[in-house]
Amino acid sequence: MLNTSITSKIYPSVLILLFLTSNVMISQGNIEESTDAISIRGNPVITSNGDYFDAYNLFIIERRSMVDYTSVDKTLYLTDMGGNIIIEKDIGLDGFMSVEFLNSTTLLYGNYFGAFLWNIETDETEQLGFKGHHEYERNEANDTYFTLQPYIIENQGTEYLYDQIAEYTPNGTLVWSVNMGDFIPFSHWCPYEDLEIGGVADVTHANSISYNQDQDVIYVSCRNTNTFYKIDHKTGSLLWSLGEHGDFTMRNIYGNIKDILFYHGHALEITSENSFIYFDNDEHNQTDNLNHHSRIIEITIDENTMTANTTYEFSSPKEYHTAWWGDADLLPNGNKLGTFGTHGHEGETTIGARLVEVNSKSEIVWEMYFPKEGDIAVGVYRMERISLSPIIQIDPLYWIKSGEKAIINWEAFYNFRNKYPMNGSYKLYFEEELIEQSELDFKKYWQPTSLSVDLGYLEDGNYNLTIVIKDESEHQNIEQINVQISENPPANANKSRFHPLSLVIPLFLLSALSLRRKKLIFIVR
Ligand SMILES: [Ca+2]
Ligand SMILES: [Ca+2]
Ligand SMILES: [Ca+2]
Repeated sequence: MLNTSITSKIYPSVLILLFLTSNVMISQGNIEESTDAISIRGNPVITSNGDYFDAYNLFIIERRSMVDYTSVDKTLYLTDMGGNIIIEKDIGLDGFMSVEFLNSTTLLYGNYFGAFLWNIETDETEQLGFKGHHEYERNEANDTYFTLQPYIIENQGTEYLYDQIAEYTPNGTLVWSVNMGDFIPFSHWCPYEDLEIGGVADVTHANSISYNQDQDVIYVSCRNTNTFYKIDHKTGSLLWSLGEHGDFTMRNIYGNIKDILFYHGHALEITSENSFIYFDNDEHNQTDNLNHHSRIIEITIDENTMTANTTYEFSSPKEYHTAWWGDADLLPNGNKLGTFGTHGHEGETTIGARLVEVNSKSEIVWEMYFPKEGDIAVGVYRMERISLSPIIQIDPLYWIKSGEKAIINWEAFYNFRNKYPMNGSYKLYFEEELIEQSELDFKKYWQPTSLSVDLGYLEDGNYNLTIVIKDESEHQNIEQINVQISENPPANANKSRFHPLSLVIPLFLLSALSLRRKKLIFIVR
């Protein structure tokens, strides 16, 4: 048995308030409008080489005193890539550190006393009737929410802390639950013996839930067992597990078989029916716990052969090491977001949270990092990249060879990484004439929805095709395509380009945006 390292560990306040039962009121949020130039709390520095996925960033920052580890404030932000504030909301010291969009207007966030829906256009907040820890996850099919709740199992005088997965209606009726202790024995507890507040053995430490409504299955990440679990929502039974205590033959990015693929991971997320993106904290590494490299990893599974291959990794330098918290996201262009979000890192005392976008070559193409200010450091638990209207992918200069049929292919993506299909619509104008209009269902997980239009046979020359696309609340994006019919299209014609930025920003945001220009340190590297 390895030595316990709990005495040297500073826990985030994630579970401290778990067992409190009092209720609090959250004041209604306001989209502040000010004529003063203001900046994100924590004064981040942004670096970029310009080759990033240009949209908006959603996250909550916590400023924390590093003298007594108390929270100073927690603030929800939506910013552009330069850090200009679109939305700012103080969520209070009891706030959870995660927030996500459920549709184009509604944010889901929470605190230790409940979950909240906030409509950013009407500024109305609704408190839901349940509470949990780490995760609130919507089940759109049932109009319910999953969350996590702790419970204790006593065995021979020792208490073991486990998690229950609980599903609630919006008003707080429990409709389904599974106890993770039913299939995770005490022996799966991390050999570093993670403890929770009060010294109780923290066996599971579940920290994320992902629900796939087509398969009706739930994936739960458990930090302290170095394993994630696929659970049948119909029966509540365990279908398989993947990780240290899993059922899969696992390979690292080099194709080598590994007994353990990740250590104390966070924010497991589905990217397709057989792949996941995961934040591997690389904490309590059982082969080398002195050489930490937190990673963004993609795992692709084959449930027939029960193999799990690492199909992408971004392995960070040790000054990004994130012992707890963390998030990894897949963007439509294949880039990945990494939230190396702790208030400090190994061997690093001057920088707190580091939010990065990396490309397929594992190069950092954009980073927002928060230098410490005196004793105050900034932490970020998760982040999201979003657009404010649907995203179009097409080359705006579209070449067709003379004499060939002008078939224009394009792809649509929902505003953000939707976990269930979202409805929208589009219109196509050719030479200013409406030629096609239709509803569409955006594919989930930010996978492309492929569309094409047949313009027939055209004479050589220049033509204008306009795509107007709308989400379920009529937020629209417009793209003008120059269709070139030519004898000699260039060799590299029709390269896909992304157009994620909303051309028509909702009015309420526009007023906030125009008033909020912050000083910006933008370094090209
Ligand atoms: Ca969630
Ligand atoms: Ca994620
Ligand atoms: Ca995320």
